[in-house]
Amino acid sequence: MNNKFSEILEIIKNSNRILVTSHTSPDGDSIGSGLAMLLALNKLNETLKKEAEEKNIIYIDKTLRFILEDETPKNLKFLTHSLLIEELKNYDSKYEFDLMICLDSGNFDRVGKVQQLKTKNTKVINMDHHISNDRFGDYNYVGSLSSTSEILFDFIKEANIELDHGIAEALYTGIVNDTGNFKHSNTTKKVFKTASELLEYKVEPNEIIKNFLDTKSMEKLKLMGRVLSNFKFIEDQKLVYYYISEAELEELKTSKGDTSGLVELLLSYEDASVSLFLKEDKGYIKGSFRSKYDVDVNALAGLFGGGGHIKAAGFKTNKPSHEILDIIIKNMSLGGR
Ligand SMILES: [Mn+2]
Repeated sequence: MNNKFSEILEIIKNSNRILVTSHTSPDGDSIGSGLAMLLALNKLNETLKKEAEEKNIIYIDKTLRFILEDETPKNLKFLTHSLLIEELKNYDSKYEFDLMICLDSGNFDRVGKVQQLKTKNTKVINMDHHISNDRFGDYNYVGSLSSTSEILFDFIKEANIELDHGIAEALYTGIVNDTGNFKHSNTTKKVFKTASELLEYKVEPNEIIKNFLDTKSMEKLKLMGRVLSNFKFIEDQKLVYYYISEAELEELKTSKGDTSGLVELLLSYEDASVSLFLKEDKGYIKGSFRSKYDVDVNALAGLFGGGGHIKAAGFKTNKPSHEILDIIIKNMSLGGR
């Protein structure tokens, strides 16, 4: 069961040292929702301080941090307040957080090493939109909306925290990320309503798209070329895939995050029903699925302990790539589609 937004707000109000975090290999939604939460809580703090002053009550400012295991990707640094995002390796305080807010993460492992900042006194709030979410928090809100950013929009509204340019820009970027710039099946009427309200705060869609989606490094473009030239297609399962080894990633001098979006690119092949991008990563293989029609890739990713959404899901496994493919092909043949 979900907790109510009002319950989550109460916990936040009663906490003094709050850590906001999200998943490793951050994307527009994890960064967007996290930054929006940080900025909104900062405004909430100001409001509470003012209220206390008016009543002549002593108020202790909340400590608010947004910490991720990984560095902010280059194409998200355009966000006005991106400098507020901290990388775990640069964080050396000995704070004990009393509250940890995990966003856009289907399970606690997704936040990576940031888990280490949780002590036995840290309560956990889990806010997410993945159907596979295992409700790992002490307080949970899992909604089937386009993005965690869309959930955050609803939360901020209900908390009566006024939107501003920084928050709106972050949320808009999150929604763009998860809807593929308003083209995936999760693009509802409400998504457009939300986006249109965000535009009231001088968010400029063309600027965001230019910076976020249409700015790619030479290495990333060469990687796209490699994948497009060499992808494989399995006719029977209508499965298009590519496996990239660490050696190949190194040869192309790619950086972390350069592989994002490739799985969508593969799905655009006219005959494909499902796309799969496999990437070797420190002794493991990370897989990313997309589905065009009715194949449930959340279920396929579940075969490897992963998950996500019906049309977009991921997993991480120590199985070799040929074995992964065998399992997927077998299960797709068994009526996975
Ligand atoms: Mn998301």
